Amino acid sequence: MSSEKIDLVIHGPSKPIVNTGFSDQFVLHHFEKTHDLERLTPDVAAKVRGMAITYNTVRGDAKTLARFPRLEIVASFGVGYDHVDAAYARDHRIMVTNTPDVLTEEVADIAMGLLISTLREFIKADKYLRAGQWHTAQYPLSPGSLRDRTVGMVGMGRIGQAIARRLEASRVPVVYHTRSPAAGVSYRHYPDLMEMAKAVDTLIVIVPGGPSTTKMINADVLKALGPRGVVINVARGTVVDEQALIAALKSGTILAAGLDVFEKEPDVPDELKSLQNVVLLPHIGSASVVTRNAMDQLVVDNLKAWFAGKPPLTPVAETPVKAQ
Ligand code: NAP
Ligand code: 8YV
Repeated sequence: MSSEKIDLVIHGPSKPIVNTGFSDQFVLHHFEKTHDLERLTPDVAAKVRGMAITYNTVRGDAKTLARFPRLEIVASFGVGYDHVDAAYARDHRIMVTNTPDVLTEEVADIAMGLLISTLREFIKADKYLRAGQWHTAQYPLSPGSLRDRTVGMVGMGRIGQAIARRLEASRVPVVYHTRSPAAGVSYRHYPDLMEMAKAVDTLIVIVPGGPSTTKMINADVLKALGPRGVVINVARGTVVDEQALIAALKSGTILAAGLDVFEKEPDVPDELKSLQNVVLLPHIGSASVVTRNAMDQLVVDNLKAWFAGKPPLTPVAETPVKAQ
């Protein structure tokens, strides 16, 4: 590392691990919100060589990245990076990194918990007990159960496979839809999502966000799933047509849904909140202290590796190390 100080923009919420993770070789410039970048002075913008995006509520779009003529690397928090324009970054020789693997098991736990609490009505049953209704009658039997189901995974990457392992341990048959069969996976692969939706009664959605997956779970897919149908979405809100889902839940086209992600977070439609056959979580898939710390640390480690002249630890597919 040369003696020249390295200017980094920390873009997003303040994170102790990020704030304290760099030696005095680095100069940190913190901007909590994307519109705070308007305060950036031209002399600082001209010096910045790295950016940490500390939450997906701020964006690394082309306009944001273009502010920094010397930018070499964007280290983004989260495995999903649909908030970063990775194609723009590739075309401008900017490395992009994300935080895969360190959150895989945590998110798979949430998916499994959300599936079971949706089927067996944990939230409704908890409210029933607290309201003192148990004194009057036993809680009604749940129409849903894991026992008689086949799960169609939409996505069979790192997290999809971790969810499938949990389903296997629970003796639930698994099939999956992706664009190409996943290497080393023996579950039945459906190249066609509609065909899979007709063959199963449960979808667990765990694909990246972005144009190729926008609203892929639409009214036709929900109809194909049928009246016993359950949709669990731990991917991105954009992947499910939220209005079509609300209509399907209201009409009984499907039985229930469990959602950790929404189209316009943190806004969740009142209509969805009023329904009894949904379990709604505020995007907490990776949100434990241990996992979020590991994600923060990986953001720091990617930047440190890069500025020590080493390959970044976890580059995204659009900016592989060999292309640099
Ligand atoms: P990954 O290992 O890259 O897996 C992505 C999977 O999606 C692959 O099986 C891929 O297969 C499939 N896929 C991609 N585009 C597709 C398309 N257009 N149609 C069908 N399948 C498609 O990613 P991961 O680590 O498992 O993470 C997956 C996503 O989960 C992230 O991108 C993020 O959006 C979301 N996530 C959410 C939370 C949360 O807090 N709720 C936490 C972590 C991650 P093919 O390429 O063969 O199609
Ligand atoms: C994060 C996620 O909470 O990793 C992801 O893709 O969705 C979550 O782990 C989110 O990215 C916040 O930045």
